[in-house]
Amino acid sequence: MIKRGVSVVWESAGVVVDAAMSSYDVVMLMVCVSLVVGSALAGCNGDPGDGEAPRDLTLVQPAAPRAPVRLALVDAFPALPIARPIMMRQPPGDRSTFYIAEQSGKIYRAHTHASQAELVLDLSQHAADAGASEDVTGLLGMDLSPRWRHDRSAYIYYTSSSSSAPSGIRVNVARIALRGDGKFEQPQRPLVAVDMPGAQSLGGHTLFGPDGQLYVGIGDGGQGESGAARDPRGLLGTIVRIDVDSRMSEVYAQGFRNPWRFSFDRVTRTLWLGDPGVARYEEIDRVLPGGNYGWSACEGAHRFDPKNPNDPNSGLCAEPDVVSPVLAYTHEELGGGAAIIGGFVYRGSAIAGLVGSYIFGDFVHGTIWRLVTDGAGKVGKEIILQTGENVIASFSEDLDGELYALQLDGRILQIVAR
Ligand SMILES: [Ca+2]
Repeated sequence: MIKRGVSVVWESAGVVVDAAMSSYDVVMLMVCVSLVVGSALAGCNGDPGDGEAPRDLTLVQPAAPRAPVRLALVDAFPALPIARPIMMRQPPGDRSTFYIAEQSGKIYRAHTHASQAELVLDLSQHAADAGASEDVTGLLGMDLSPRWRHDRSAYIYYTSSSSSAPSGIRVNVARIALRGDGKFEQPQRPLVAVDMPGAQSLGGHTLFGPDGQLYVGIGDGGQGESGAARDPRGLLGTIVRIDVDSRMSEVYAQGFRNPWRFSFDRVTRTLWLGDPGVARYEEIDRVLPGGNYGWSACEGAHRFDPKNPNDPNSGLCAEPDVVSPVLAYTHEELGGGAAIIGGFVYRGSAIAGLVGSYIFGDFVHGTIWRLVTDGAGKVGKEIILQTGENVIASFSEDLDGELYALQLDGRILQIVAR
């Protein structure tokens, strides 16, 4: 199913950059030990959950007629001194425990209603020296092993400095194990290490899918000017899927600018993603294996020209084989500037009217929407909540499927019925 017949093996961190490999192309795109080009590798091919293909690839929406929802945001950890939370996960089987990752490079463990959190990782030495752009560097993503009972480990996405990267920034994905003292070890051998051409759209998501494999969202590191996301050999602007046991990997889908946040619907297994644009459009994609999502030839459903990114007459995307977004919204309609934050299909039980809706937000404007369809099947969006500007960094889901907005002002806000 993977259109691009490229599989990559990342063996060891220690070898990510060979000084002799000064070729920008080589080092920028694949800082890895060995590169296997050709067939898909055993254990790495197929749909999410081979034999467990998505049961429903249609747009999932609430049962008609759509129930009205009245929602509020409630601070889930009002007493916790958390700064810039960017991800929160619960270990499988433990409903009272949360791991909270801060962009600064710290991970805390906290319990429900806790007023204190235990610092279980501090890689701020690694993550803080990443370079120019404090807004997008640091610890950016975290997921916990789905086999937590036997494998107490987290998979993190973080930036580090790199003298070989044009931007000075490298993005890394590494497994860190929980030690006997209850704290995580420092990252040792990254599974992925990629030097970034620019200091923005660095990606930053690690997420285990229902197939038990790790999905990683790598940004294109720029504003589309390099066309790097269109390079069929490259890793920029892709979702990479990794078998963490064999450490074998493949490009699962491509043509993204910044696959910062995506999630699997836990009922349909559909993979939903929010891809922020540069100039005019933000988009939501339903990601299929092997799909090309168009960046940087297209932004939203329209053509994109990095030399004239704001062209109002760009016309519709006409690239062959590009998967159109489920929904694109314009910066203009929000009054300028926008950055979509992909969310979740709500599968909790506390808000009946929200079940089955895809929830997403916008960083710049602080708006939270759900996808809706009209009687003719046309997809739109409906505002369900409004929060502050420039604060929503991410959404997270607890074991029960309840949703939280993680804000850079330090608050972790649960979406609740009002
Ligand atoms: Ca696209």
